[in-house]
Amino acid sequence: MVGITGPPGAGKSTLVDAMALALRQQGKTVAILAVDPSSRITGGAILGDRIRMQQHHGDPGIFIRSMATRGSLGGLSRATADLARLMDCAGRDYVLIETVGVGQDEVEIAGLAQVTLVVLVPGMGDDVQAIKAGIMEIADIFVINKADQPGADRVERELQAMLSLGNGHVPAILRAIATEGAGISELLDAVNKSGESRNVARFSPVSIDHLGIAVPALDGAIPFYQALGLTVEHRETVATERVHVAMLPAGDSRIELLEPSAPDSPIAKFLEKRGPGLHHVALRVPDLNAALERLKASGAC
Ligand SMILES: Nc1nc2c(ncn2[C@@H]2O[C@H](COP(=O)(O)OP(=O)(O)OP(=O)(O)O)[C@@H](O)[C@H]2O)c(=O)[nH]1
Ligand SMILES: [Mg+2]
Repeated sequence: MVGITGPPGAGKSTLVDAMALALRQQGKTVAILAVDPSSRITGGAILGDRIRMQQHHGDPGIFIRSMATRGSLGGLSRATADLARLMDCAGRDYVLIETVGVGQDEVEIAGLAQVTLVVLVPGMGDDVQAIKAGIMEIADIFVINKADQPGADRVERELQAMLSLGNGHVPAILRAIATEGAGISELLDAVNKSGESRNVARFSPVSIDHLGIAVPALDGAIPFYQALGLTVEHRETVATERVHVAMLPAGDSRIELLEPSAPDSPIAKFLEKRGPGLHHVALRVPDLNAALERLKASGAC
């Protein structure tokens, strides 16, 4: 998921189109979601987006939707976030989300997207200073679009000066001429690189192996999880623990339902004391002994 934001008219839509075109040429599937503040619907933004959609019309590899922010001032339309996630889950290789401005919407997008692009243009002058507060934290990549126009050097200098005051997070600065498709392949390389480093950070070596949930009866609890789309991988009775167990895979993790098989079992006591619910969280670590040593050394247990 890639968020694209920047001031009105910076060329975001043109840039998104150029990126989508290049991605399609690489055989990737794309979803484009454009968030239009409601007040601008009559201002031609939607019309512009409609026109550009025709370029991709008939290509099933590109899904395009323009969405209004539905009046929730500063709030990225919930529907957009849901749709972006849906497109991601549906296996779209890239979900490009365009928003205008630098506000709450963009911060929300940054939370949703793996990579956030902030599009700037020459001639912004002091505007770079004016918008810095909001974008400093969220930008992974700054794109100086309309680099065919005078003043690109100046924007870049101002940006660099601004970033040098930053706190270690150093976004890339790239130039593009969206209307000519110039700088797009470099931009996509930077997007992929940034996305990969995010994913590495996301995949910490410690993960949740399973969540143990105490229930009075497996047969009573399983239909709830089945209705959510989970399936029972296996069932067994662990005699030593006096417990009936059902394992339901959920993503990279699993849910373990635990039913007491005897009235004085640990799970029976847990149910008596606390009622049904989360009984334990099992974390998977690369090296159990090392993890235990670290815990002891830290004084955490
Ligand atoms: N010279 C030049 N013009 C460009 C470039 N990229 C976009 N434009 C033009 O800038 C204008 C605005 O482009 P859009 O892509 O609609 O900009 P936007 O940021 O999506 O605008 P809003 O969604 O309305 O905020 C259009 O007339 C584009 O043709 C560029 O690299 N160079
Ligand atoms: Mg646009």
